[in-house]
Amino acid sequence: MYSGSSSITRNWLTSSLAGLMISWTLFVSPSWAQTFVSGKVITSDGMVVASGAVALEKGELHNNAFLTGGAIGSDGTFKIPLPSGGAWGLHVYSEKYIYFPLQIQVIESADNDIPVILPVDGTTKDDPKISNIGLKKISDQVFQVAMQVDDPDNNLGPQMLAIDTKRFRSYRLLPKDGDLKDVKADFPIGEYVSPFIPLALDGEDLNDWLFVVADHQCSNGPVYIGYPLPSALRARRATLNSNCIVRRMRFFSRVLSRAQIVPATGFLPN
Ligand SMILES: [Ca+2]
Repeated sequence: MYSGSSSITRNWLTSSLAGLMISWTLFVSPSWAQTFVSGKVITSDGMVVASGAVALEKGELHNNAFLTGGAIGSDGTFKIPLPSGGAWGLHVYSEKYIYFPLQIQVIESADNDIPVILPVDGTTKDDPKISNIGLKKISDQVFQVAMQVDDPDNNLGPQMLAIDTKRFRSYRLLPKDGDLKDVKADFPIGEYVSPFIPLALDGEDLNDWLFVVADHQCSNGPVYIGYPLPSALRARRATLNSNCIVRRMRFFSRVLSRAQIVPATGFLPN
């Protein structure tokens, strides 16, 4: 009797466990199927990059079909979900380092670890610069990014990017007067505009956005954040670490998040 009861209990446990495993597999499988590109960004002078941006083109490198992107964390890592595997162009930007373009082949349903080493940019005199970032409300569910891009030696490339780090999206901005047919040509200094972005600007947390541009020599300037840097704070920024600045910025962005057009001169220091 005892052993029979034990056997029934064991059978019940076995079938219950099997049922649980099947349920677990059914519920957990979708997360296994997610495709990621991740990595840790270090520099050729042996530092871990503490801030910056990552953007990915779908398909061939330099086809400018920017689709996904994200932020580099304070520990130098990034992890970006992709809608599919296959060919992607990976771009990594951090101030004071030459940006990193790489053609990658992404394995579907896997976390693809890509090592990134950024060379030191010996001079910042030729770096492109962003100013007057504006987020314009087009309708309740649509907004558009505009920004001024300048470059001391006039060799801008086609990469003028806005990156939504919360939703892992990247958007390429075009010259206000229209895109150039030859992407190897020097792009104009002036105003650039994004496509219409299908999001409500009201309530959008501007901490979630990064802005970066690059020139044909792989120089990028600061990676900007999407809210104003008040002048009093700007004067003190040299004495504050980046975490401190980010905390202060969150306050100002909450105050300004209802604005329809937000001029911005913010930046993320290394
Ligand atoms: Ca330049």
